[in-house]
Amino acid sequence: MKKIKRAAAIHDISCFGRCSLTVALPILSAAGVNCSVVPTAVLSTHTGGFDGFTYRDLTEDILPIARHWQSLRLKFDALYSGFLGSTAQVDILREFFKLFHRPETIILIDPVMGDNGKLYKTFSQDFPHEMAKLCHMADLITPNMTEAALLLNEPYHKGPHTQAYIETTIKKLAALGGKSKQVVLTGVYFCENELGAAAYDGSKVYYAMAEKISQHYPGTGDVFASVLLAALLNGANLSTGMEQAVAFVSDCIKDTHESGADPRFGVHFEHMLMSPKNI
Ligand code: PXL
Repeated sequence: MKKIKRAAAIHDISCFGRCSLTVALPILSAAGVNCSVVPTAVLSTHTGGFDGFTYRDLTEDILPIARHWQSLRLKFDALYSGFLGSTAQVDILREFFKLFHRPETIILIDPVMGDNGKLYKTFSQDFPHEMAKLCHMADLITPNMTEAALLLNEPYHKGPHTQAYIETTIKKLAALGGKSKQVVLTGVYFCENELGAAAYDGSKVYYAMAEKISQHYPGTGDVFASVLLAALLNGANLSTGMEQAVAFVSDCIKDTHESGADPRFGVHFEHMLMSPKNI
């Protein structure tokens, strides 16, 4: 019988708007991964375009959850973090990773901080520096181009990108903190009609591209990282996992764009989970 892999997903709950835990949990479950959750904050909606959202910071709850899990001797094949509720959560996650890390555990840090060259408004200016320190502990990080610039404390390049820029950037990200890690960089594009990602596995850079649709949808980074993690836990290598994630997100965006739905509501991913070939 196949062993069921178990992941702990540490993200916010945006009650409406298809991002963070409301995409990570269904995607990992549909891929056959047992997904436990640690909510970092509860918001009425994500912060990408809705005014007046509520925000409950759950910083105080994370270590008590971890200690209870530890007392139950729970073990995880992956520790997967995303949007954090406060700068103080960086140190708390460091503790969390120490408690549950085993040699075979994948630590995937999606350094969710910004998009389109800007830091999200819930974060203070010192947050990127703290997040860069947390990334030292990762086996794999999945920044977009904005987050890559923030992590490296470099100017943001909107694109189109050159292959030389992408390869220099991805190698600097891999060496962040001295510990060699894998990187999947999203939002990479070399020409106006294609958009995708680059992966670095420590020896080679791989690319996966799809048709570019000029509409931004919040939450696509979370869908991407969740599909990638599901693929890795199911035995894919980094480049195949990235290809699957690019294809999945691209299909979701195409469907959502054709439907004319409000972009703030996120991408239509639910029906994609009904077809086993997709994840
Ligand atoms: O998808 C990233 C994300 C996660 N969580 C919250 C957000 C965003 C992006 O805007 O606002 C609360």
